[in-house]
Amino acid sequence: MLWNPAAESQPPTTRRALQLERLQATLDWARARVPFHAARLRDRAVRDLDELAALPFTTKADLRDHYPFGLFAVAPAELARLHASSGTRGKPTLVGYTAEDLEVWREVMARVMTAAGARRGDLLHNGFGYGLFTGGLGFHDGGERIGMTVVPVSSGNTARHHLLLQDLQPAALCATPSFALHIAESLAEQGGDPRALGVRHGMFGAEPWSEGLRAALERAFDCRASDIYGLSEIVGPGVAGECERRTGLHVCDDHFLPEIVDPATGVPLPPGTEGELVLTTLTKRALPMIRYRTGDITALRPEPCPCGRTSARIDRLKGRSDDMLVIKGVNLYPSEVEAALLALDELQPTYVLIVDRTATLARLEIQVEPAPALVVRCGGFREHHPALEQVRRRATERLQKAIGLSVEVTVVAPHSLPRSEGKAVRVVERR
Ligand code: DLL
Repeated sequence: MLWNPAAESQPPTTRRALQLERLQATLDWARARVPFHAARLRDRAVRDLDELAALPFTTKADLRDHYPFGLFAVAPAELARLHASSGTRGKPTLVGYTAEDLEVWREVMARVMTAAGARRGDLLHNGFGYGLFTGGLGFHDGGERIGMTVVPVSSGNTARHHLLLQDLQPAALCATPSFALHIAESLAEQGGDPRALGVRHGMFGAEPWSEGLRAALERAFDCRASDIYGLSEIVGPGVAGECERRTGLHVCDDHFLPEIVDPATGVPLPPGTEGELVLTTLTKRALPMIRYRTGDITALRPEPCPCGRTSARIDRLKGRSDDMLVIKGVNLYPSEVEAALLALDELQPTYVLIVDRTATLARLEIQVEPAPALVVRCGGFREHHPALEQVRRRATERLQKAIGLSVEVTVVAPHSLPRSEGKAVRVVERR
């Protein structure tokens, strides 16, 4: 089912004409109202969508340098809401919305949530954090737009999640994949059954997650798990989402225009080639973004999908270019480690990568917890139990083959690794 068939399945030529018209209006708007863009764009005209590639990029550093309102195209009094991205260092990245921008956000959220199976009348258990983070309120507004009954549980307080899930039996659940897994795992440990909660549709995102983690979530909740992508600087969640065909994530590209560039050189790459996603907003009033470098690694799939949507799709996100680890000259994304580890049923999808850079050559250790069934088989967790040792050896071999790097795998005691209540921290660097 499509939320807005007229917009989502418009013929490619109509879509391209609309994109060009909106792009030109956005450039005029940004130039007229934001000195930063006026100085960089001057009178450069874009007569064709391909000419976008000649314009300069905008980066997170530009947002930081113009904090708080320097890149805004409307006066603060015209803003209906502010959010901020989850910056861990220094000042957050502040983003703003006019009332019209909030309408667009609700529309794109209604589209991606509908594509994931959410329907009017369904109860939505919202486990994304409410507050400056865009996850909680983004799904809240999208759910209300569809006509769902939204339960604004927010992140954290796992016991309350258990209680409300069991008592209210929601048809839909949304959270970060790592937190959702923690909810399921801890409920099962307390004797509850996450499969009996009645959750049919899980909507997950805000962090990279592998097909293995998808399978683990679908098994845990007996639900269908869909991927939803977005970032605060562009709108929040709702930039792209999967449909029932799972052929990638449909970008709402009548509002956000995607390009893929080489992360090192910034040179545009052809469809199907992996690179950094660059997004240009086509309808944003408060904070227009021109060629924003997302840092996220994916590939563009422009051909239409059998579901009827004619928008471009992106592959599931591999991670951020700045999450990429370089160990002994080998490039590695944490999501690649996750994919290799989760192929083994005896391991739990709870892991952390420890990169030790104190020696001349960096060392990679992967700590992972055993699956409960394995612990039972061993009669409790014992570090040197032959069964654990065997799993450790298999995991090491599998990882070495998958990532081409010698790694040390440690199977650690159940519950010894930190659980995520929001975005999971998968890498610890020792310097
Ligand atoms: O994480 C918005 C969001 C909320 C998306 C809820 C989906 C669900 P930020 O805090 O600004 O916004 O972080 C954005 O998170 O650039 C990606 O690196 C990562 N990210 C978001 N969604 C996905 C996903 C929200 N589905 C940053 N897969 C982005 C992989 C994702 N990474």
